[in-house]
Amino acid sequence: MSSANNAIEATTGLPANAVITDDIKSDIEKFERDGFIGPIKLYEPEEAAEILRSLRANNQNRSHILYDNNMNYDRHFDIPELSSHIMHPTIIKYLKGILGPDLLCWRSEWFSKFPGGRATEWHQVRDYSYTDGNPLIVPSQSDWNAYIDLTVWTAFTPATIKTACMRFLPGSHKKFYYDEKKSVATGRNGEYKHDATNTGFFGYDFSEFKVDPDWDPESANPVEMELKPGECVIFTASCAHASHPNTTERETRLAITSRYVPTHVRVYPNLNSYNAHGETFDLQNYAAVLVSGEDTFGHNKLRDKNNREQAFAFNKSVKELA
Ligand SMILES: O=C(O)CCC(=O)C(=O)O
Repeated sequence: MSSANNAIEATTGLPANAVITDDIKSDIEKFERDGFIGPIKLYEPEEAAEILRSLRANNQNRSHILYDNNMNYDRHFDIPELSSHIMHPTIIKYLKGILGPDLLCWRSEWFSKFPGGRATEWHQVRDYSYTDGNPLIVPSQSDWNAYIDLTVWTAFTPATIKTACMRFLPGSHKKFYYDEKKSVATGRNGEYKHDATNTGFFGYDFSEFKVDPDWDPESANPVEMELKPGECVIFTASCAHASHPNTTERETRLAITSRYVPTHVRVYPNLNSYNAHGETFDLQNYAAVLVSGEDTFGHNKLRDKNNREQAFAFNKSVKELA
């Protein structure tokens, strides 16, 4: 891989309490080398199709939504399929192998890319301060060289080069090619328009965060992560990632990301609200969800029920969720 001369070196390591069962050992080794692992199957195609139908129908119903804005974040609080999805046992097994047993889901996001939708530009994220300058996650028991935050990007429609699959730069999590602390001209002043046609990163120009403005991610051997509906890729957001444009005429790509941290991480520390992608998120009713183990730190408010008073739990069948 060609490297940026000024990129910031980072070593990365698994915590001592990582729970690595034999069946995932080689995947975890790959993750440590590359910063991502996939495809991993979560649902049979017919289950994924059933969830997709429910997601599309439920997306229209905003009656129990946490933040009624255009970003569609944290719909696991009001869409039962997502309250279940974030607890998927296969996801949890992999997360425990990388982050240890005590885990919070701190965010989910809805990523539709419509026909003609532009590419998501290359980016690398550590504490999400790119959004408005405030760090949104901060570890309390390790430094930034440990794995802090994992994203699970699950496809509910085919994710191909034509429909906009994800792309990764293997091994890039060991160097910081972008610096979220930089002050930038685009995206933080609320002028963002949500169709994401105005910039390559949903209102931001992520290349403004480059450590070396001349570094070209396309020269660093990107890996294309094509997924079938029901498959996911797990990655650390500090591995440089992007997605293709949707060059089809009628196939919308839908993916849901769920983001997780170990319980020692402070989520939205000292914030009552935050600004991201031109929207304000009021944190009054927000809480993280304990998806595995226990929380002995007590840094974060937790919720065990969604906004419909349903307990967060994995349900295999969409019908059980009705
Ligand atoms: O789906 C996309 O196009 C981008 C997703 C992404 O950047 C993420 O999940 O962090």
